[in-house]
Amino acid sequence: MYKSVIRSTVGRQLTATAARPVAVRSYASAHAAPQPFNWEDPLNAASLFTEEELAISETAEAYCQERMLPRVLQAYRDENYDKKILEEMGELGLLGATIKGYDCAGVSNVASGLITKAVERVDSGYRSGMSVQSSLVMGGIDDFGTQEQKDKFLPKMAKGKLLGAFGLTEPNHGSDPGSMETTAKPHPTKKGYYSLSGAKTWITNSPIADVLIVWAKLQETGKIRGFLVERSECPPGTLETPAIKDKNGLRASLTGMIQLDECPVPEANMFPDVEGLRGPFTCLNSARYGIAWGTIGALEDCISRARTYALERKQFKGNPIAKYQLVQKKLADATTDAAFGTLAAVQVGRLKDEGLAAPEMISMIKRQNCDRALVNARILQEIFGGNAVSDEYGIGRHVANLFVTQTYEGQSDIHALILGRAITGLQAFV
Ligand code: TGC
Ligand code: FAD
Repeated sequence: MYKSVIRSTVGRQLTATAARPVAVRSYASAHAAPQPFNWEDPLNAASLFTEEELAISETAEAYCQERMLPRVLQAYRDENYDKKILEEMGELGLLGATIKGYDCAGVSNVASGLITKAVERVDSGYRSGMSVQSSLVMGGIDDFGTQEQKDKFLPKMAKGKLLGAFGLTEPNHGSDPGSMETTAKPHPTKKGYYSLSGAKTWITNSPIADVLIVWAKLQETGKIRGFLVERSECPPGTLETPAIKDKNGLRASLTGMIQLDECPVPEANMFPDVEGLRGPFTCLNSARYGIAWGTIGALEDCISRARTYALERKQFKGNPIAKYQLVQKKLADATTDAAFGTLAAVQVGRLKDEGLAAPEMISMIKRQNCDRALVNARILQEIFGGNAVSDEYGIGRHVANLFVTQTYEGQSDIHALILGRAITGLQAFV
């Protein structure tokens, strides 16, 4: 069902007519008749989406609920990531969805946000796998790659046939990647090659990735450069990507290290023109924007699960606990934060499409939506009483995952400092 829908939606460029929000048209014709309150979309964000965006959202939601949701509980228990998921997403046109050309769909940033939200409604780990593939790796190649690099990697990545990882964080340098120790120097024996050495850690998808973007300092200049490391081309012993096991969050996503020991990488695999942290941070702008949407999807799932539970669970004279004011306040707070977070993400998405989104705007929505999703999910967990401890209710999984979302791609306090710097003009990092 979803396959045929996506073919008729994703893949087409938005036209000027299609890009008009649905509300603008219905407002004009219906003279703003009062709408009933919809707890699932309290501020009627749907009225801000184009028909194409709504169709893409429906397609993504159908795939995620019908195909991904049934797998997640066991995957989380087993700490297992089924990489076929990326192939399925590729078949539907969900990977690198904002990229134009190279078999990508070329949709708006809001459409891509809606896809991300649908995926994270199921699990942040599944969104993580997709974000790394789409925003960090395909986005990086699209922004900074040579024509040969784009032609070689993007079409296969769009189909989920080639998997990517993004290596910035190191064991000793997380919030401060500018101090990284991984180096690239001219290879001593292979002409036209760099030799990469160092270690990256906490890298999503690294154990299964075919192509790994590694950010390293050129030994000659001390400048950070990006390299496309192809696993199949690395001689034995020069690239290892061990998995990090026994995580207590994001268990349906694979995380690992990247260990490079004089790994030869052709000069042609270096991003030619970008140097310094502008390279990785530009990729992060898109991924952080996606997390701002995704975490609202996870929060909405928590709200829906908590509401259902509260309506069914009876305590004191057979009353559903949903009747009690303290329970209602929890639902009201969470629903308000989800609605505000969605509107903020739509606004930044529209600005991003126009090339008008400042990185600080993305820091603001990434921080706010991750923080509010985590706080509210944790409070909604209380509605389940003892059952919250059972993984079958799904709420504990979201809470554990949302801690990770608040931590990666810039921990929330780091985004506060980015905003503080923009507000005061004073740098807190040094
Ligand atoms: P700073 O002096 O601020 O900037 C250095 C250079 O970078 C440029 N820049 C940006 N460019 C584009 N977009 C942005 N958002 C940018 N932010 C900075 C800046 O203009 C400058 O350029 P140039 O040309 O003048 O050199 O650098 P700093 O070292 O002081 O940075 C401080 C800080 C804290 C802001 C930064 O280091 C930071 O954001 N730290 C957080 C680290 C982080 O986000 N790591 C993410 C790792 S990847 C990941 O977590 C993936 S998880 C994936 C998943 O599973 O979903
Ligand atoms: P630290 O930098 O050691 O920070 C620890 C604490 O100190 C934080 O609370 C931080 O806010 C605070 N702190 C640090 N500096 C300051 C300061 N100046 N002022 C105030 N407070 C400060 N990285 C990648 O490159 N690629 C990936 O694909 C990737 N995937 C990940 C997947 C998972 C599951 C996880 C957990 C992490 C992943 N990361 C990835 C790494 C992630 O980006 C880092 O964990 C994150 O940037 C924080 O770095 P750190 O863990 O070293 O913490």
